[in-house]
Amino acid sequence: MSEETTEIIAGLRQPQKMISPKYFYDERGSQLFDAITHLPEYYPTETEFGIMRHNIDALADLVGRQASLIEYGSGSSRKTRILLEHLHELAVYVPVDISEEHLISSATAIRSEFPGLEVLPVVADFTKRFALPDPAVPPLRNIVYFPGSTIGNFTHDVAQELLDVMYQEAGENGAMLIGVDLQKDPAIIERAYNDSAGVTAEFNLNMLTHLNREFGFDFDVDAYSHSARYDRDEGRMVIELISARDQVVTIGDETIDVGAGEAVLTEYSHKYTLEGFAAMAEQAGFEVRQVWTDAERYFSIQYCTRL
Ligand code: AVJ
Repeated sequence: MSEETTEIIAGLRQPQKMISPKYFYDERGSQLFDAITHLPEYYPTETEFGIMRHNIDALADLVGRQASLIEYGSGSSRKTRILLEHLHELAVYVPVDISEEHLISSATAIRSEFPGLEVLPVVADFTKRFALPDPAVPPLRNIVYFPGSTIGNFTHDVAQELLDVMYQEAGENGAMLIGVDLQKDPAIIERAYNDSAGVTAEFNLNMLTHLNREFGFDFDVDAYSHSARYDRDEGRMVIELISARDQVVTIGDETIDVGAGEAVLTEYSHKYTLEGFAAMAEQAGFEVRQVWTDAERYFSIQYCTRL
């Protein structure tokens, strides 16, 4: 049995069943996530892009010339392109992603769009330390870029560890540029994860289809429904799949009992206050130097330097 299968089974044997959100992203899941970013209800992507576009010149000046841009994620987005277009004399662009396939295809696209730019993709799990490649042009500093409020997927403890790793990867004189979704009227947040076209529901349910196909589980996907609610006390979206009936899921020669109405947690999406995020950044050794938001303060982009 693969290490991944063992990990998934362990999550399903917890009192609160859970499956890591990384299993959303098979090919279909990546397509569905892309569709989510275009939904009218899903404000984060468009809002972050707008903040980026409005402040790109100030941002480029803060970063300065000849930096190394290290992106956590494969860098297939419009936000990446706006940075690559505007940063001054970028030394190298380093996208870091766990999925080699994704990474290579987006690096190929970036290379053809930015012919003079050195692109050095790194296949790695960015929650742990990884070695940086050696670019032809020596970078004057590292800018660790983590867009999309992906930090929100992690519980506060794990997010704190991730910020610690980012501090180390940034190195001396380095900085972090991070997209952080903000706390706001829960109705707005909940709508973003319960879209009227049902794309988020399909995205969530696709995780089980993925597990069935790739790892040999036999979840009755049709018995499951999507649930996404905002927990005000914790400041996070709780995204689950609920089984309408009892089922026994088998995998190899093991079985997992699922009760009627029982939930599997598939994702958290934490929303921050500016103070809350600043405290975590500081704990990791960063100082928040600049925060850009949209007029409604839905989303933030934060520029943090090492203390
Ligand atoms: C990719 C983790 C930032 O939390 O908003 C979107 C994922 N899940 N809709 C988010 C997601 C359902 C997204 N992140």
